[in-house]
Amino acid sequence: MDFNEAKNHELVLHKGFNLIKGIHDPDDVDQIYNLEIRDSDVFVLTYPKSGTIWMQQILLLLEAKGDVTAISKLNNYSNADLIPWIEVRGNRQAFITAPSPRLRVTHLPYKFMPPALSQKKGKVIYVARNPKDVLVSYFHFHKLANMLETPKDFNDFFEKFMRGDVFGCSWFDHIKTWFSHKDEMNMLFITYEEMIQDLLAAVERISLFLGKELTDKQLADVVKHSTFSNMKKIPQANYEQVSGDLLNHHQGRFMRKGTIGDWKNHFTVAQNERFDKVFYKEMKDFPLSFYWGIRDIE
Ligand code: PPS
Repeated sequence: MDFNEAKNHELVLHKGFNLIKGIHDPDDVDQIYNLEIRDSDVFVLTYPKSGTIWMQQILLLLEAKGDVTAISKLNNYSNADLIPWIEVRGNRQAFITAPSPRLRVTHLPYKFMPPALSQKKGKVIYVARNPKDVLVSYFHFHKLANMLETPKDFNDFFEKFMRGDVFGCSWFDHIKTWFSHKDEMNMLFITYEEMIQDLLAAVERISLFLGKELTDKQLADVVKHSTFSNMKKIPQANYEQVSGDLLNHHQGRFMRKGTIGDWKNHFTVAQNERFDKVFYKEMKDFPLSFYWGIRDIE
């Protein structure tokens, strides 16, 4: 469908990637490729529902050396105002003149991002999450988000996800492509499940990767204010500032379950078998494995 003809909030395929009309602008997205990258730039890369807000929280806290009051006093701003989406309309222009360090998040695939990243300019943090939990989290988010079509039921959404007929397109393509460029970049590849398993170890890795120097007490504070139970209470991490036009706050909370294995409460046996078949076909050459349940990390 042509972008101009699409209705607001409809998904429109642009160069093989779905954009959301009204949220993204195809010309703006194309211009991201030409951005000049500074060594101090940091991009958090995620497929939707993989822990973006979590990484935003950790980066904000690392910048503030664990002092949560430095963030909470900015209570008119959500985490995404403070570490914005590069692909959202209007944000690219602001990036150009923003002071360093420029911290940004994106769901874009590799081909839209500046090639300078592949010449080891700037830093990239890829956060991956097991795709069954991504699917479930995304299903619930489609009910919460007014800019995404509410699924008829879980099965309807399951089929859409498997076809890549969602914003973010195919989970498999997203992770495989980014991972294949890992060694060309300054990239930290980390999983949501590792962060659940040992948040302090994850925060230490992120801090080291970014060249930050925090004391043990400051690192412990970063961890304390980025646990699920504490983030759940923070309006900025729940997008409570975001208007009802975009998020229907009566449909649930952005910080929903925050665990591993919720897919087991949603998938039928048949859906699971089908998912596994596709997963093993798509990921057979992928060198890393995933944690599928909370018991796997114990
Ligand atoms: S989005 O819309 O793409 O930006 O969503 P994203 O932020 O990537 O992912 C949201 C899911 O991450 C969970 N989350 C957390 N889990 C555990 N601990 C912490 N601290 C945390 N912060 C965010 C959030 O609850 C969403 O997952 P679900 O499964 O829906 O709970």
